[in-house]
Amino acid sequence: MISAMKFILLFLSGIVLHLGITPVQALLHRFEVRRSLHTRLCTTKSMLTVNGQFPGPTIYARRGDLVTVDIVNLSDRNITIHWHGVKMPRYPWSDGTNLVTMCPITPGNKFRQRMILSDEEGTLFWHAHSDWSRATVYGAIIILPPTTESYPFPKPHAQIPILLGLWWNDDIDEVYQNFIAEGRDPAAVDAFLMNGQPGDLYPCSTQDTFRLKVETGKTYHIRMVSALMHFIVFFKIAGHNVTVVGADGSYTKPLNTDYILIGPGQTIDFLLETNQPPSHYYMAYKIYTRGSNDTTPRSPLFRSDYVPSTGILEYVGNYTPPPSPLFPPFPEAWPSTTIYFSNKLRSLANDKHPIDVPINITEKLFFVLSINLWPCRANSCLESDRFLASINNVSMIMPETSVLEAYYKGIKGVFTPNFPDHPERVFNFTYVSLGQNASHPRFATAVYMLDYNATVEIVFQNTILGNGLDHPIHIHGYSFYHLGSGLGNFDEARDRLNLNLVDPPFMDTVIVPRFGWTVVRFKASNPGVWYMHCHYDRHQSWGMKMVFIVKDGDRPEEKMLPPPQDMPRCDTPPLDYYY
Ligand SMILES: [Cu+2]
Repeated sequence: MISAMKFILLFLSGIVLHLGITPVQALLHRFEVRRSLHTRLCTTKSMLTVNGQFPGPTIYARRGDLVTVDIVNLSDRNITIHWHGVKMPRYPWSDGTNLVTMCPITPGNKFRQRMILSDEEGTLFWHAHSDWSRATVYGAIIILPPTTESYPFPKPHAQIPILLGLWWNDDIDEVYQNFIAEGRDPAAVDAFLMNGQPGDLYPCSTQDTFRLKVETGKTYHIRMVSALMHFIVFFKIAGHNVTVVGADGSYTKPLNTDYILIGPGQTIDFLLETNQPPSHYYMAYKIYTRGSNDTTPRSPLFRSDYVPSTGILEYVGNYTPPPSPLFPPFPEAWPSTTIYFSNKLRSLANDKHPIDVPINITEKLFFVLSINLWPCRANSCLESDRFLASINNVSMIMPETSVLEAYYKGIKGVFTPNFPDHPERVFNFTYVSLGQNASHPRFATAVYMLDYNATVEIVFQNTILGNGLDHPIHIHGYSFYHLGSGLGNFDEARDRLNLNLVDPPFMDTVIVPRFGWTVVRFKASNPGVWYMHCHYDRHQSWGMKMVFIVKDGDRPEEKMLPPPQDMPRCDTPPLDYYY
């Protein structure tokens, strides 16, 4: 602990980035949140970044490290920073979730956050967790094995972070404010980015292309992060298969595949073998669409003419590169593609990397995910109703002070401990002819209370309301064992038999498929206040979010730790409050 507070720099040997920079493993970082100018698609804009970098700095650490990050807000906006996928044992104080675990760091103020790593190993990321700031405020967290241990696969030649992100020519605040005012989907995006670059298929972007120079006959460890605000995407590398070896900071059994499917909030570690004839190959990703026979209406957000983001895999050596790199073919997308890919991920589940799937369940939760409608109160809406979203028909209203502070100090009137464990209205959730007849939700700041060490199962049931969409559901403070996903209404008799209790992957974000369901389990062994929400930002803003409070256990090591001295105060009215 003491040593972690000192400024320690450890230069790691043997790990070289594609730029030839040796990464620095530091246990103390300074993140200055400020506005800086960035240009893409020949449009320059001022946007929030950390230390002026876009994407933000990568944090390198080892499993079990305690990393301290001083967040200094030099911007004109309230900000919080969240360590996505870091379980933060007994210490929600630094989880960084606006109005759930903290009040925001107001302009001119700072907050020393502890990022407490425990069993995570692989790739995670950090991002802003207040309004839509995370569009530009994000970066990778790379967690290496302890020095005395190695990877569960041959040591790769190099580590390559690939962060997927979005670009709007407009200020993201403006996009957000219009989205809130209009009550519909937000504006279409202007570009998809790979490591901050759109790629050379976009206008004005030949130079703004991520290039990965590789040697023949090596293995590269790609650490992919989806920092997208919307969209599940397919990623492919022309001419190459890859081997998935981890997801969400936990290793998986090797999975050989010709594509990666990744949703917002997910991270995937995979190995790329440079075993093809020396040339230039496109790496590309594009949005997951519904397939050509699905003619249900789509909003402008789901444009069919989005340009894929590209990077170029360049073999070094003496050869004449083709005039244009080979471009990969993409699979046609169906809801079942999501299910197919996520159900193929398996944890290692061996002696060295054991799993602990709860078997005797004490809390059986059935959570129904819906898009809803609500009459528009202001004249600004595009239509008479605005979109909302809910879990068990509850659309969460953010409180004016943090749930954690209210819980810890016993402040009344901030939340109610009665989040429903089952839907209040049961209907045929995925029945197609129900179509767009979305229903009205109710508003609450309700939490679900869990006893320490409760064993929890959640069946997430998607609905057809609002035409239905996939929902990447993310939990703070935990990872779920993802036991399986399928189409239709979850059928106890039929579907339970097929759940994977042997080697389910350990994920912090699971995709609940359109027209389908997903089952997860976790053991509530981390006391604290933990947010769970859809990682599509528009759905989160519409209310598809809730909070678990996991009570303290009896023994001292089973209790939440006390707050730090410098917790930001809650006396500034929150900015992202719109009801
Ligand atoms: Cu969603």
